[in-house]
Amino acid sequence: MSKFKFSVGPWNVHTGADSYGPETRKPVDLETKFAKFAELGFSAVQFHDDDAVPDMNNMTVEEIKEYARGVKKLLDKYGLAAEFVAPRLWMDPHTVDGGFMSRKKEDRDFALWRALRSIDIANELGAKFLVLWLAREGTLCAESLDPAWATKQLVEAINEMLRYDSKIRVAIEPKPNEPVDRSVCGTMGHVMAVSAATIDPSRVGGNLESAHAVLAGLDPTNEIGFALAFDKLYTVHLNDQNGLKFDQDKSFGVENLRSAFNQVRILSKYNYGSKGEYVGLDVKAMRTTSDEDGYEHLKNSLAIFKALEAKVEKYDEEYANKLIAQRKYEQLEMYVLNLLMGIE
Ligand code: XUL
Ligand code: MN
Repeated sequence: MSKFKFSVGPWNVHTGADSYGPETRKPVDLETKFAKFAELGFSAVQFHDDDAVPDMNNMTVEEIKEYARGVKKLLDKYGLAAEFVAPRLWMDPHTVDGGFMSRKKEDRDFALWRALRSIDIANELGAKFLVLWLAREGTLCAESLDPAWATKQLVEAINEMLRYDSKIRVAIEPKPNEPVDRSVCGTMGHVMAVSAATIDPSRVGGNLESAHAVLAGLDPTNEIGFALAFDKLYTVHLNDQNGLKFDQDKSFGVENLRSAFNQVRILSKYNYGSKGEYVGLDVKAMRTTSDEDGYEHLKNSLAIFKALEAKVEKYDEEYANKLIAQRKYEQLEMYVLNLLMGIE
């Protein structure tokens, strides 16, 4: 029995299409995904704004809210909560060159409209915060964007969200690159600085994704710890990543079990979840996976997380602290590896 509650997004069950090839699995409708998520033991669903309200660009504010109320009923049917809503600012023609940082005012207005509608949808679904994955907020051509101006645009856009709703919180999900070459807000350090510059830092935090930290050349556990130190870890996107390449969203722990262990350990040590936070799994099935195995990556990630939770329970802090006091780090490392390998 895990002491954590888990969340997942509808995009984590996908068709397998990538930049180089078409779908390899059949699309699955939202209700079927909800039913399966509940069956697997997830407690909450994460949404992009248009996961919840697909045709929102062509709807009035009232129509959007009404549609979202229907989705809330569907969640209730399966005993699922909504964790967050994330404006999808990377698919629309308006966001070709960024959203909040686009050089065109018309596009920035569109991005803000989607963010404010995401707040409306969050309120209807009962989600407490937005996630901003800043997909195209950066450059493909280095000289095309002034990073100082761009950072100020981001702060001002977040201020507008905070002004629009006095309760909503905003979690930035940093990523150093992909689909842009150089992103403007690539690490948890950037997120904390942006938070501090807003009109209400107490409502702006972060969502740490393991793979994104690896892509930044950083350690996911240290990034998690950095946000925890400021009480600003609103959620996590746990997954795994094999080095510096495209964002792989591999099942949690399959590439670097020791790192995964340390991520579980720090979350556990700091009672992550005690304020209602969920452990989000942002994992993707491999393209080769069949329709009938389309949830295996979620099952595996949950199983690995829970097995590592048991290892964390077994971890002897007192013994580890003794070794630390004597700087016996060779022994400490071997102790951790033996624990993970099941050698007593
Ligand atoms: C992209 C990514 C997204 C966000 C949600 O790399 O991680 O799935 O988590 O928009
Ligand atoms: Mn993510």
